Amino acid sequence: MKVTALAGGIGGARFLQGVRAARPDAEITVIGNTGDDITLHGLRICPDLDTVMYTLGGGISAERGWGREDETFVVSAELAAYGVGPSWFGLGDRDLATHLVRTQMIEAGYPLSDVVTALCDRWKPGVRLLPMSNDRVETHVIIADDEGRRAVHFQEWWLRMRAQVPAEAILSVGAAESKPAPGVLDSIADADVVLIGPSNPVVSIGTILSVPGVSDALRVTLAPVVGVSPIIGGSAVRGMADACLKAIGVETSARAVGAHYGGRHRTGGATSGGTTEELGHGLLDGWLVDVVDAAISADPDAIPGATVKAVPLLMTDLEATVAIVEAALELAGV
Ligand code: GDP
Ligand code: FO1
Ligand code: CA
Repeated sequence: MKVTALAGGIGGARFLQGVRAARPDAEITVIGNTGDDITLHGLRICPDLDTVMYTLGGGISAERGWGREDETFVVSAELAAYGVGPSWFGLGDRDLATHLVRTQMIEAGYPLSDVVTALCDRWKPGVRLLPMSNDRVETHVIIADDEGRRAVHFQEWWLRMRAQVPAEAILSVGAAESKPAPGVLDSIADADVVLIGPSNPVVSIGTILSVPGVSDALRVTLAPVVGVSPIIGGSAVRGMADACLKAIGVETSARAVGAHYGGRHRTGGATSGGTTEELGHGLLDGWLVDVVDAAISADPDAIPGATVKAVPLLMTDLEATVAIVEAALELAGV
């Protein structure tokens, strides 16, 4: 079976552990978000791709959920001693080796997708990890504070400002001119099932969808597309999804996020060509919500064109995560 999954960082990576455990024989392709990527000290850093690679490769810090286990921050401290920032971005010494390898390869002319393959040769995540694009696409946040109205890199907004300064808008800079990385569109078209992980709907999944061609591929693939809500009982399980959703005018609820992705099938109304159903404007055939949001699944009009099912959605351990994946695959009918 071919499973293709869209994933951001921590939420996506944990979900993927469940996908891999639920279907160990499946060919799993992960389309990873690169909008969080940043260049610091001349080094290209790809937090979400690394989070997926380290988590599935057994190298992630269990406590932090990002960066390496048994990490030290000697180089960061030495940079700080020179007064060289930014102080808000912790570069671990072990993690630094990954950024050095990546930056050398990119400067030598390799596309990011080849770099990811090379890094994964070491970590053996058990999935084919693809960046959404080989082109530079970066999430920037429009804010207004004492220093005026301006755009800051997503990492600065999240790490330095802790998402406390309201985001007026969130931009996917470079997305319009970007192309999906090789394999991305084919992995959606050829999949037996496509899963949209419980990642941030704006700065993880939304950024992947901002790459031209990706949403259209999801709309037309013959594979069922099932999403898992990152919002439970009106709030994000962790992270800054609430502030991001506010910026795009979407309520922080499982229903609103599902409706934002939209159902794939037109329900009712006119039919064409004698078929009883045709593709709608959305991405989802199925939407998994948590049991606390079960009222959504009881309402047939909640997300027109998609089937909603309620199951426990907290990824407390691998067993619970596998159960979520099984529910998603069952909803997909595969
Ligand atoms: P990031 O890139 O590190 O921010 O991670 P992602 O974008 O992949 O995932 C972040 C999202 O994961 C947040 O919006 C959380 O609400 C969601 N999340 C984290 N843990 C869980 C969980 O146990 N269950 C569900 N359903 N969502 C979760
Ligand atoms: N998150 C933090 O809260 N503080 C950090 O200093 C930090 C550094 C960092 C370095 C490499 C990396 O791969 C991730 C890192 N993260 C850090 C996590 C990251 O900033 C974000 O949580 C994500 O980009 C949001 O998905
Ligand atoms: Ca992220």
